[in-house]
Amino acid sequence: MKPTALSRHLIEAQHQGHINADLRLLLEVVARACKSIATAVGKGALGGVLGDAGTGNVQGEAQKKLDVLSNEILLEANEWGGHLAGLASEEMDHAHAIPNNYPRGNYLLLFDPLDGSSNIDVNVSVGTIFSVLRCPDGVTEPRDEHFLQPGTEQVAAGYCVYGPSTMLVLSFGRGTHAFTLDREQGSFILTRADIRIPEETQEFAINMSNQRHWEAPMQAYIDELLAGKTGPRGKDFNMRWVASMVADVHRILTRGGVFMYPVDAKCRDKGGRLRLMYEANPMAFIVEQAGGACSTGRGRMLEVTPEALHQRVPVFLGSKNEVAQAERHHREHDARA
Ligand code: AFP
Repeated sequence: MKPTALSRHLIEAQHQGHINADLRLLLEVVARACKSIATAVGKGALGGVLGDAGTGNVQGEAQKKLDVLSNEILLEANEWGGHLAGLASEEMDHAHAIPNNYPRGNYLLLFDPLDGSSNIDVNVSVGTIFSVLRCPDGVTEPRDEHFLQPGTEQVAAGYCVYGPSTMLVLSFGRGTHAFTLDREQGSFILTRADIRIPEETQEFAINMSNQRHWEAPMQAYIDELLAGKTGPRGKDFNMRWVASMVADVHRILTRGGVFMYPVDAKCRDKGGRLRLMYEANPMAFIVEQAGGACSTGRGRMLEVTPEALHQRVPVFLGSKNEVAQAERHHREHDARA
């Protein structure tokens, strides 16, 4: 059988009534922008794109040249097509309305243009994460508050991982599907349809250097995992940590596992390390559509009511039964407290 290209997959989804023409166009445009970012990332030092941009983002983090470039590529690609009412990016202080000289659509696009950018200079996988919401009825100039919708309202979400191969992983609420970039043809080809995350796992991903800063339930949970076969869980666990959320989540979609970024003493006043709107919600949507779970440790991620565009949250995602174990520790701790 002939391989299915992303365009065909989306057109068929439109014919089946799962997405409309505007959402199809939006997803095709994002995929095209990801191809441009993949080219820039792939050039590395030869493209003169490595290193710091010399600027900082709204969260006070130093921006890499590729952070800035990827943001520009996504903005430029999405502004003029007529499918969006507005955009928001991890790299921009506020929501960006579509300029008046372009037609406006009904969707809002949020993205982290280059997640894991601290890994760029060492040639480790990075990625783009995106989320699509509907613009509230009657709003023509969307501002920050119009983006503050719970993750359950997402109509699509995805990420593109720039690794040994470039892969786009996408969900519009009908399962999670992965496409690999055929560099010669320049098109994304469906390589894994209806991804399912195993419910059980023996692999966890966490930045262990933060251990001493974690809250009590987190300490107890990791102690249990580290105790292995002779501990209460009765099995050995392995650990992996790329420090690019996209790459860590991609591994979990491939062979299961649990990814955790809990709140700790260093980030407690911010609410966590990872961003709700650009990282946690889109990944939660993708993971749930693949039969996994995503939680704050104290509730389903997709049901969190956002209060700010750049809000941060604790994240536990991946194999369903392991996310439930992390939640159990938080529940038991809170009940005792
Ligand atoms: P950057 O995009 O700023 O490099 O952050 C990446 C990230 O948001 C996420 O992809 C990683 O899981 C996490 O941060 C790693 O952060 P630490 O190195 O601080 O643990």
